[in-house]
Amino acid sequence: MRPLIISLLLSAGCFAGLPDPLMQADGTKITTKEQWEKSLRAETLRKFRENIYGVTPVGKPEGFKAVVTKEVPDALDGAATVKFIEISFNTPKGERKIRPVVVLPNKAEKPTAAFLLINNRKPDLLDPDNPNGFFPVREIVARGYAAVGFHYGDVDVDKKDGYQGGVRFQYDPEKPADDAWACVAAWAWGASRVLDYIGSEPRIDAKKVAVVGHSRGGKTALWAGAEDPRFALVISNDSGCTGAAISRGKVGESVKKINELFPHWFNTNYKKFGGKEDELPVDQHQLVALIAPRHAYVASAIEDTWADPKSEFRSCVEAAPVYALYGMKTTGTAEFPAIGTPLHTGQVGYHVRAGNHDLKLVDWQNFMDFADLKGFR
Ligand code: GTR
Repeated sequence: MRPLIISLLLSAGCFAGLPDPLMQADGTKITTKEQWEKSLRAETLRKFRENIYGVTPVGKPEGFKAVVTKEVPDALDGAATVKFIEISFNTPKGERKIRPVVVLPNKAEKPTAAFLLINNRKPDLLDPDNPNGFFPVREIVARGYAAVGFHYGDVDVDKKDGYQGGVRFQYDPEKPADDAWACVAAWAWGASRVLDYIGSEPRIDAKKVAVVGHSRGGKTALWAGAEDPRFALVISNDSGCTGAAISRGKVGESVKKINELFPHWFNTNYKKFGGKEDELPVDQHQLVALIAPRHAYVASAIEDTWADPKSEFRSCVEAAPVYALYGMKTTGTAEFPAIGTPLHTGQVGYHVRAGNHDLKLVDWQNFMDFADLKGFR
Protein backbone atom coordinates (compact mmCIF):
# COMPACT_ATOMS: atom_id res chain seq x y z
CA MET A 1 0.00 0.00 0.00
CA ARG A 2 1.23 3.49 -0.85
CA PRO A 3 1.68 5.92 2.00
CA LEU A 4 -1.43 8.09 2.32
CA ILE A 5 0.28 11.31 1.33
CA ILE A 6 1.49 9.89 -2.00
CA SER A 7 -1.96 8.50 -2.79
CA LEU A 8 -3.47 11.89 -2.12
CA LEU A 9 -0.97 13.63 -4.36
CA LEU A 10 -1.54 11.18 -7.21
CA SER A 11 -5.30 11.38 -6.98
CA ALA A 12 -5.11 15.17 -7.22
CA GLY A 13 -3.11 14.99 -10.48
CA CYS A 14 -0.21 17.25 -11.40
CA PHE A 15 -1.80 20.25 -9.71
CA ALA A 16 -1.26 18.78 -6.26
CA GLY A 17 0.30 21.16 -3.80
CA LEU A 18 -1.58 24.26 -4.97
CA PRO A 19 -2.08 26.90 -2.31
CA ASP A 20 -5.61 26.62 -0.93
CA PRO A 21 -7.34 29.94 -1.72
CA LEU A 22 -9.33 29.77 1.53
CA MET A 23 -6.37 29.06 3.84
CA GLN A 24 -5.25 31.76 6.27
CA ALA A 25 -1.74 32.28 7.62
CA ASP A 26 -2.70 30.65 10.93
CA GLY A 27 -3.59 27.38 9.18
CA THR A 28 -7.37 27.72 9.49
CA LYS A 29 -9.73 28.05 6.54
CA ILE A 30 -12.26 30.80 6.04
CA THR A 31 -15.87 29.80 5.44
CA THR A 32 -17.68 33.06 4.65
CA LYS A 33 -17.48 35.84 2.08
CA GLU A 34 -17.26 38.35 4.92
CA GLN A 35 -13.99 36.74 6.05
CA TRP A 36 -12.71 36.79 2.47
CA GLU A 37 -13.54 40.47 2.04
CA LYS A 38 -12.36 41.51 5.49
CA SER A 39 -8.89 40.03 5.38
CA LEU A 40 -7.99 37.14 3.10
CA ARG A 41 -8.64 38.92 -0.18
CA ALA A 42 -6.31 41.77 0.81
CA GLU A 43 -3.70 39.31 2.03
CA THR A 44 -3.84 37.38 -1.26
CA LEU A 45 -3.57 40.60 -3.26
CA ARG A 46 -0.62 41.68 -1.15
CA LYS A 47 1.22 38.43 -1.93
CA PHE A 48 0.71 38.91 -5.67
CA ARG A 49 1.94 42.49 -5.43
CA GLU A 50 4.97 41.68 -3.36
CA ASN A 51 6.12 38.58 -5.22
CA ILE A 52 4.97 38.99 -8.82
CA TYR A 53 3.39 42.13 -10.28
CA GLY A 54 4.67 44.75 -7.86
CA VAL A 55 3.23 47.55 -5.78
CA THR A 56 1.56 50.33 -7.75
CA PRO A 57 2.40 53.65 -6.08
CA VAL A 58 -0.42 55.86 -7.36
CA GLY A 59 -4.13 55.80 -8.19
CA LYS A 60 -5.88 58.43 -10.30
CA PRO A 61 -3.09 60.94 -10.96
CA GLU A 62 -2.89 64.66 -10.35
CA GLY A 63 -4.19 66.92 -13.09
CA PHE A 64 -6.18 64.14 -14.77
CA LYS A 65 -7.99 65.45 -17.88
CA ALA A 66 -9.74 63.73 -20.77
CA VAL A 67 -10.62 65.66 -23.92
CA VAL A 68 -12.21 64.61 -27.21
CA THR A 69 -9.70 65.55 -29.91
CA LYS A 70 -11.86 64.36 -32.82
CA GLU A 71 -15.38 63.02 -33.18
CA VAL A 72 -16.87 61.18 -36.18
CA PRO A 73 -20.65 60.84 -35.68
CA ASP A 74 -21.31 58.64 -38.71
CA ALA A 75 -18.44 56.16 -38.74
CA LEU A 76 -18.78 52.54 -39.90
CA ASP A 77 -21.47 53.45 -42.48
CA GLY A 78 -23.44 55.31 -39.86
CA ALA A 79 -23.43 52.50 -37.29
CA ALA A 80 -21.11 54.21 -34.84
CA THR A 81 -19.77 57.40 -33.39
CA VAL A 82 -16.01 57.33 -33.03
CA LYS A 83 -14.32 59.54 -30.46
CA PHE A 84 -10.59 60.00 -30.23
CA ILE A 85 -9.73 60.85 -26.64
CA GLU A 86 -6.62 62.33 -25.12
CA ILE A 87 -6.13 61.60 -21.44
CA SER A 88 -3.39 63.69 -19.85
CA PHE A 89 -2.07 63.94 -16.31
CA ASN A 90 0.90 65.21 -14.33
CA THR A 91 3.55 63.05 -12.71
CA PRO A 92 6.56 64.08 -10.58
CA LYS A 93 8.56 63.90 -13.84
CA GLY A 94 6.28 65.67 -16.27
CA GLU A 95 3.15 64.99 -18.24
CA ARG A 96 1.96 61.75 -19.86
CA LYS A 97 -0.82 61.03 -22.32
CA ILE A 98 -2.95 57.97 -23.04
CA ARG A 99 -5.01 58.12 -26.23
CA PRO A 100 -7.95 55.74 -26.29
CA VAL A 101 -10.23 55.23 -29.27
CA VAL A 102 -13.93 54.94 -28.43
CA VAL A 103 -16.50 53.40 -30.78
CA LEU A 104 -20.11 53.90 -29.68
CA PRO A 105 -23.14 52.18 -31.22
CA ASN A 106 -25.48 54.77 -32.74
CA LYS A 107 -28.53 52.54 -32.42
CA ALA A 108 -28.26 52.39 -28.61
CA GLU A 109 -31.05 54.08 -26.68
CA LYS A 110 -29.34 54.02 -23.30
CA PRO A 111 -25.73 53.92 -22.05
CA THR A 112 -24.20 50.65 -23.17
CA ALA A 113 -21.76 48.17 -21.72
CA ALA A 114 -18.25 48.40 -23.15
CA PHE A 115 -15.29 46.19 -23.94
CA LEU A 116 -11.99 47.89 -23.14
CA LEU A 117 -9.10 46.33 -25.06
CA ILE A 118 -5.49 46.63 -23.91
CA ASN A 119 -3.76 46.60 -27.29
CA ASN A 120 -0.33 45.00 -27.06
CA ARG A 121 0.11 44.77 -30.83
CA LYS A 122 0.41 47.40 -33.57
CA PRO A 123 -1.35 50.67 -32.74
CA ASP A 124 -3.20 50.70 -36.07
CA LEU A 125 -5.31 47.72 -34.97
CA LEU A 126 -7.29 50.31 -33.03
CA ASP A 127 -8.14 52.23 -36.20
CA PRO A 128 -11.88 51.70 -36.78
CA ASP A 129 -11.22 51.93 -40.53
CA ASN A 130 -8.85 48.96 -40.34
CA PRO A 131 -11.12 45.90 -40.01
CA ASN A 132 -9.40 43.18 -37.98
CA GLY A 133 -10.25 40.32 -35.64
CA PHE A 134 -8.09 41.63 -32.80
CA PHE A 135 -10.38 44.61 -32.27
CA PRO A 136 -13.51 43.88 -34.35
CA VAL A 137 -15.33 47.15 -33.73
CA ARG A 138 -17.97 46.65 -36.42
CA GLU A 139 -19.10 43.37 -34.87
CA ILE A 140 -18.95 44.72 -31.31
CA VAL A 141 -21.06 47.73 -32.19
CA ALA A 142 -23.52 45.59 -34.18
CA ARG A 143 -24.18 43.64 -30.99
CA GLY A 144 -24.98 46.82 -29.11
CA TYR A 145 -21.73 47.21 -27.18
CA ALA A 146 -19.22 50.04 -27.14
CA ALA A 147 -15.60 49.24 -28.01
CA VAL A 148 -12.76 51.15 -26.36
CA GLY A 149 -9.10 50.46 -26.99
CA PHE A 150 -5.79 51.97 -25.98
CA HIS A 151 -2.22 51.12 -26.86
CA TYR A 152 -0.15 49.82 -23.96
CA GLY A 153 2.90 51.68 -25.27
CA ASP A 154 1.26 54.95 -24.22
CA VAL A 155 1.77 53.81 -20.63
CA ASP A 156 5.00 51.86 -20.49
CA VAL A 157 7.65 50.63 -22.90
CA ASP A 158 7.65 46.89 -23.61
CA LYS A 159 11.43 46.51 -23.72
CA LYS A 160 13.99 45.13 -21.28
CA ASP A 161 15.72 48.49 -21.19
CA GLY A 162 12.63 50.66 -21.61
CA TYR A 163 12.23 51.71 -17.96
CA GLN A 164 13.17 55.34 -18.47
CA GLY A 165 10.57 55.83 -21.19
CA GLY A 166 7.56 54.65 -19.20
CA VAL A 167 5.22 55.85 -16.50
CA ARG A 168 6.96 53.89 -13.73
CA PHE A 169 10.06 55.99 -14.11
CA GLN A 170 7.93 59.11 -13.79
CA TYR A 171 6.93 58.04 -10.28
CA ASP A 172 9.81 55.84 -9.14
CA PRO A 173 13.52 56.28 -8.45
CA GLU A 174 16.35 55.55 -10.88
CA LYS A 175 16.53 51.97 -9.64
CA PRO A 176 13.16 50.42 -8.76
CA ALA A 177 12.72 48.48 -5.50
CA ASP A 178 12.51 44.67 -5.59
CA ASP A 179 8.75 44.79 -5.06
CA ALA A 180 8.09 47.80 -7.32
CA TRP A 181 5.47 47.64 -10.07
CA ALA A 182 6.68 46.31 -13.37
CA CYS A 183 5.29 46.67 -16.90
CA VAL A 184 2.21 44.46 -16.48
CA ALA A 185 1.14 46.44 -13.42
CA ALA A 186 1.81 49.73 -15.20
CA TRP A 187 -0.30 48.70 -18.21
CA ALA A 188 -3.06 47.55 -15.84
CA TRP A 189 -2.91 50.94 -14.13
CA GLY A 190 -3.30 52.52 -17.57
CA ALA A 191 -6.48 50.49 -18.14
CA SER A 192 -7.84 51.93 -14.89
CA ARG A 193 -7.08 55.44 -16.12
CA VAL A 194 -9.08 54.74 -19.28
CA LEU A 195 -11.88 53.54 -17.01
CA ASP A 196 -11.63 56.86 -15.14
CA TYR A 197 -12.36 58.59 -18.45
CA ILE A 198 -15.19 56.13 -19.28
CA GLY A 199 -16.88 57.27 -16.07
CA SER A 200 -17.41 60.65 -17.76
CA GLU A 201 -18.66 59.25 -21.09
CA PRO A 202 -22.47 59.53 -21.05
CA ARG A 203 -22.99 56.88 -23.72
CA ILE A 204 -21.23 54.13 -21.72
CA ASP A 205 -22.44 52.48 -18.53
CA ALA A 206 -19.23 52.48 -16.47
CA LYS A 207 -20.64 49.76 -14.22
CA LYS A 208 -20.61 47.37 -17.18
CA VAL A 209 -17.08 47.53 -18.48
CA ALA A 210 -15.18 44.41 -19.50
CA VAL A 211 -11.40 44.69 -19.63
CA VAL A 212 -9.95 42.46 -22.36
CA GLY A 213 -6.40 41.48 -23.22
CA HIS A 214 -4.54 38.92 -25.26
CA SER A 215 -1.36 37.19 -24.17
CA ARG A 216 0.74 39.76 -22.26
CA GLY A 217 -2.37 41.92 -22.53
CA GLY A 218 -4.36 39.03 -20.99
CA LYS A 219 -2.00 38.89 -18.03
CA THR A 220 -2.52 42.64 -17.75
CA ALA A 221 -6.33 42.35 -17.91
CA LEU A 222 -6.31 39.87 -15.03
CA TRP A 223 -4.10 42.09 -12.92
CA ALA A 224 -6.26 45.13 -13.76
CA GLY A 225 -9.31 43.17 -12.60
CA ALA A 226 -7.60 42.12 -9.38
CA GLU A 227 -6.44 45.66 -8.57
CA ASP A 228 -9.51 47.58 -9.72
CA PRO A 229 -12.90 46.27 -8.56
CA ARG A 230 -14.68 48.66 -10.92
CA PHE A 231 -14.13 46.24 -13.82
CA ALA A 232 -17.32 44.18 -13.99
CA LEU A 233 -15.91 41.53 -16.33
CA VAL A 234 -12.29 40.51 -16.80
CA ILE A 235 -11.31 38.66 -19.97
CA SER A 236 -7.98 37.00 -20.54
CA ASN A 237 -7.23 35.47 -23.93
CA ASP A 238 -4.31 33.05 -24.30
CA SER A 239 -2.66 34.69 -21.29
CA GLY A 240 -0.56 31.66 -20.32
CA CYS A 241 2.34 31.92 -17.91
CA THR A 242 1.71 34.36 -15.04
CA GLY A 243 -1.68 35.03 -16.61
CA ALA A 244 -4.47 32.52 -16.21
CA ALA A 245 -2.23 29.43 -16.29
CA ILE A 246 -1.38 27.82 -12.99
CA SER A 247 2.42 27.88 -12.65
CA ARG A 248 2.84 24.66 -10.68
CA GLY A 249 3.04 21.74 -13.11
CA LYS A 250 2.63 24.02 -16.14
CA VAL A 251 3.94 22.92 -19.53
CA GLY A 252 5.35 25.30 -22.17
CA GLU A 253 6.52 28.64 -20.84
CA SER A 254 7.73 28.52 -17.22
CA VAL A 255 8.39 31.16 -14.56
CA LYS A 256 12.12 30.81 -15.26
CA LYS A 257 11.68 31.27 -19.01
CA ILE A 258 9.33 34.24 -18.78
CA ASN A 259 11.67 36.02 -16.38
CA GLU A 260 14.58 35.44 -18.76
CA LEU A 261 12.70 36.55 -21.87
CA PHE A 262 10.70 39.39 -20.35
CA PRO A 263 12.37 40.55 -17.13
CA HIS A 264 10.58 43.90 -17.31
CA TRP A 265 7.06 42.41 -17.03
CA PHE A 266 7.29 41.36 -13.37
CA ASN A 267 9.11 42.62 -10.32
CA THR A 268 12.58 41.62 -9.12
CA ASN A 269 11.23 39.39 -6.33
CA TYR A 270 9.59 37.16 -8.95
CA LYS A 271 13.00 36.22 -10.35
CA LYS A 272 13.60 34.09 -7.23
CA PHE A 273 10.92 31.64 -8.25
CA GLY A 274 12.36 30.43 -11.57
CA GLY A 275 12.39 26.61 -11.29
CA LYS A 276 10.92 26.97 -7.80
CA GLU A 277 7.23 27.35 -8.55
CA ASP A 278 6.40 25.26 -5.49
CA GLU A 279 7.81 28.03 -3.31
CA LEU A 280 5.49 30.70 -4.71
CA PRO A 281 3.19 31.83 -1.90
CA VAL A 282 0.32 32.06 -4.42
CA ASP A 283 -0.62 30.52 -7.75
CA GLN A 284 -2.66 31.88 -10.61
CA HIS A 285 -6.04 30.37 -9.64
CA GLN A 286 -5.94 32.87 -6.78
CA LEU A 287 -5.65 35.67 -9.31
CA VAL A 288 -8.95 34.53 -10.84
CA ALA A 289 -10.35 34.25 -7.30
CA LEU A 290 -9.47 37.93 -6.67
CA ILE A 291 -12.03 38.84 -9.33
CA ALA A 292 -14.89 37.19 -7.36
CA PRO A 293 -17.77 37.83 -7.16
CA ARG A 294 -17.46 39.66 -10.48
CA HIS A 295 -17.42 37.92 -13.84
CA ALA A 296 -14.24 36.54 -15.33
CA TYR A 297 -13.54 34.82 -18.62
CA VAL A 298 -10.57 32.74 -19.68
CA ALA A 299 -10.03 31.75 -23.31
CA SER A 300 -7.47 29.37 -24.80
CA ALA A 301 -6.37 28.11 -28.22
CA ILE A 302 -5.72 24.39 -28.42
CA GLU A 303 -2.44 24.63 -30.34
CA ASP A 304 -1.06 27.26 -27.96
CA THR A 305 0.92 24.77 -25.91
CA TRP A 306 3.36 27.50 -24.82
CA ALA A 307 0.48 29.08 -22.90
CA ASP A 308 -0.88 25.65 -21.84
CA PRO A 309 -4.70 25.59 -22.24
CA LYS A 310 -5.22 22.96 -19.55
CA SER A 311 -3.40 25.03 -16.94
CA GLU A 312 -5.39 28.10 -18.02
CA PHE A 313 -8.64 26.19 -17.60
CA ARG A 314 -7.52 24.74 -14.31
CA SER A 315 -7.26 28.13 -12.66
CA CYS A 316 -11.00 28.65 -13.29
CA VAL A 317 -11.70 25.33 -11.61
CA GLU A 318 -9.40 25.95 -8.65
CA ALA A 319 -10.84 29.43 -8.06
CA ALA A 320 -14.23 27.80 -7.38
CA PRO A 321 -13.99 27.72 -3.55
CA VAL A 322 -13.87 31.53 -3.43
CA TYR A 323 -16.83 31.95 -5.80
CA ALA A 324 -18.65 29.31 -3.71
CA LEU A 325 -18.47 31.68 -0.72
CA TYR A 326 -20.89 33.83 -2.74
CA GLY A 327 -23.04 30.84 -3.69
CA MET A 328 -21.67 31.02 -7.24
CA LYS A 329 -19.93 28.51 -9.46
CA THR A 330 -17.07 29.24 -11.82
CA THR A 331 -17.10 26.96 -14.87
CA GLY A 332 -19.33 24.45 -13.11
CA THR A 333 -17.21 21.54 -14.25
CA ALA A 334 -13.63 20.37 -13.77
CA GLU A 335 -13.65 18.57 -17.10
CA PHE A 336 -11.69 20.26 -19.87
CA PRO A 337 -14.26 21.08 -22.57
CA ALA A 338 -14.20 20.09 -26.23
CA ILE A 339 -13.18 22.67 -28.82
CA GLY A 340 -16.09 24.92 -29.68
CA THR A 341 -18.04 23.98 -26.55
CA PRO A 342 -17.88 27.10 -24.40
CA LEU A 343 -18.70 26.94 -20.71
CA HIS A 344 -20.97 29.91 -20.12
CA THR A 345 -23.29 28.88 -17.31
CA GLY A 346 -21.24 30.03 -14.31
CA GLN A 347 -19.74 33.28 -13.08
CA VAL A 348 -16.46 32.45 -14.86
CA GLY A 349 -16.63 31.64 -18.56
CA TYR A 350 -14.19 29.54 -20.53
CA HIS A 351 -13.68 28.36 -24.07
CA VAL A 352 -10.97 26.67 -26.06
CA ARG A 353 -10.96 27.16 -29.81
CA ALA A 354 -9.10 25.48 -32.64
CA GLY A 355 -5.83 27.00 -33.82
CA ASN A 356 -2.94 28.92 -32.40
CA HIS A 357 -1.99 31.88 -30.23
CA ASP A 358 -4.12 34.86 -31.34
CA LEU A 359 -7.18 36.94 -30.53
CA LYS A 360 -9.79 36.28 -33.18
CA LEU A 361 -13.34 37.21 -34.04
CA VAL A 362 -14.55 33.82 -32.76
CA ASP A 363 -13.05 34.63 -29.34
CA TRP A 364 -14.88 37.96 -29.31
CA GLN A 365 -18.14 36.28 -30.33
CA ASN A 366 -17.81 34.05 -27.29
CA PHE A 367 -17.02 37.01 -25.01
CA MET A 368 -20.12 38.82 -26.29
CA ASP A 369 -22.31 35.71 -25.96
CA PHE A 370 -21.16 35.44 -22.35
CA ALA A 371 -21.78 39.15 -21.70
CA ASP A 372 -25.27 38.86 -23.26
CA LEU A 373 -26.08 35.93 -20.99
CA LYS A 374 -24.87 37.79 -17.90
CA GLY A 375 -27.08 40.80 -18.54
CA PHE A 376 -24.47 43.23 -19.86
CA ARG A 377 -26.76 44.20 -22.71
C1 GTR B 1 5.06 35.04 -25.71
C2 GTR B 1 5.32 35.02 -24.26
C3 GTR B 1 4.05 34.90 -23.56
C4 GTR B 1 2.99 35.83 -24.13
C5 GTR B 1 3.20 36.28 -25.56
C6 GTR B 1 2.64 37.59 -26.06
O1 GTR B 1 6.15 34.90 -26.49
O2 GTR B 1 6.22 34.04 -23.98
O3 GTR B 1 4.16 34.98 -22.18
O4 GTR B 1 2.66 36.83 -23.30
O5 GTR B 1 4.46 36.26 -25.95
O6 GTR B 1 2.39 38.53 -25.34
O7 GTR B 1 2.44 37.67 -27.25
